[in-house]
Amino acid sequence: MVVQVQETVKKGKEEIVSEISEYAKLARRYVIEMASVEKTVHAGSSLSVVDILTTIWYMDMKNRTCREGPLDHNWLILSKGHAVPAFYGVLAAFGLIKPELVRTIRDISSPLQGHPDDTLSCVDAPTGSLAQGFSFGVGVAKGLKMKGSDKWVYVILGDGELDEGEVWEAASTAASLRLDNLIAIVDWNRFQLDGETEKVKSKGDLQGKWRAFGWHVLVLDDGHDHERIMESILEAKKLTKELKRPVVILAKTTRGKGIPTIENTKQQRVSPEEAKKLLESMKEDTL
Ligand SMILES: Cc1ncc(C[n+]2csc(CCOP(=O)(O)OP(=O)(O)O)c2C)c(N)n1
Ligand SMILES: [Mg+2]
Repeated sequence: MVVQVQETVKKGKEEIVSEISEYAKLARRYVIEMASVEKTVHAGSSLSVVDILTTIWYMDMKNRTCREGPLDHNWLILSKGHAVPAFYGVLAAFGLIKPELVRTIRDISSPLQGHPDDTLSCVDAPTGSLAQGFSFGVGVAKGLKMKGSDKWVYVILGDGELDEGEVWEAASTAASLRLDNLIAIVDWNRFQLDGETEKVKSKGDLQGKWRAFGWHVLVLDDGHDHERIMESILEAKKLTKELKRPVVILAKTTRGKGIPTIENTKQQRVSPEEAKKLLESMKEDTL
């Protein structure tokens, strides 16, 4: 099978998946490196979403210079902005920021703050107040269509974030506008700030809810499997055009993936000492 990714070059699927995996490995290392210098880094949320971000960047953002006009690039909005270390890791892996910058994370003089700030090029929206990135993404998708741009908008949400009423206002607006250039991805890791999402506030029939709001729903069983992520995105892009409505991918993920002490828990942070040890002990295929 040959896969058309953003660049016109056609590569075999295996080659593409192996390239994505290499970038993702690098991005994960950068997240751990950030945690090794700054104890407040949201490692759990970042390692949950890093494979999804890497795959999207590879597929549809790889040619970005981050100096394009708003109508001339695909958009990636991290509505769950607290996971921005994963995004910085991706930028560093793809050479869009200097790798040494990751060690300045959250320093007052650093462009890498604890939530995305659009003074850093490649950050498409300043986010952190949950749900607002999604509303913003809906507006961007509408704006692109009004101006005749064929670019895509991807918005990444957390499952806990779905507790925000604003998410559902934006979801119904997107469906009523029949936005066929908007793909939402829910990082469905089953944890939020205070614990398991089902215990904090049951999400009920998540698929049914999105459907009722007019979206087409895809479920991705493993949001860390680069091949499956890529296939889901390709399917979402095809379906959104065919159905003339937005598509949401509910991606099952593992919070803290790759750090045994916090994996699949509500635990968000690792101590710099632990992160340093992890970095030292990390073999090529550890994470
Ligand atoms: C409007 C708003 N309320 C509260 C917070 C504080 N907060 C930051 S992360 C978080 C939990 C998010 O959980 P989830 O969306 O599941 O993301 P995950 O960390 O699991 O990736 C909360 C409540 C916030 N950032 N914005
Ligand atoms: Mg969550």
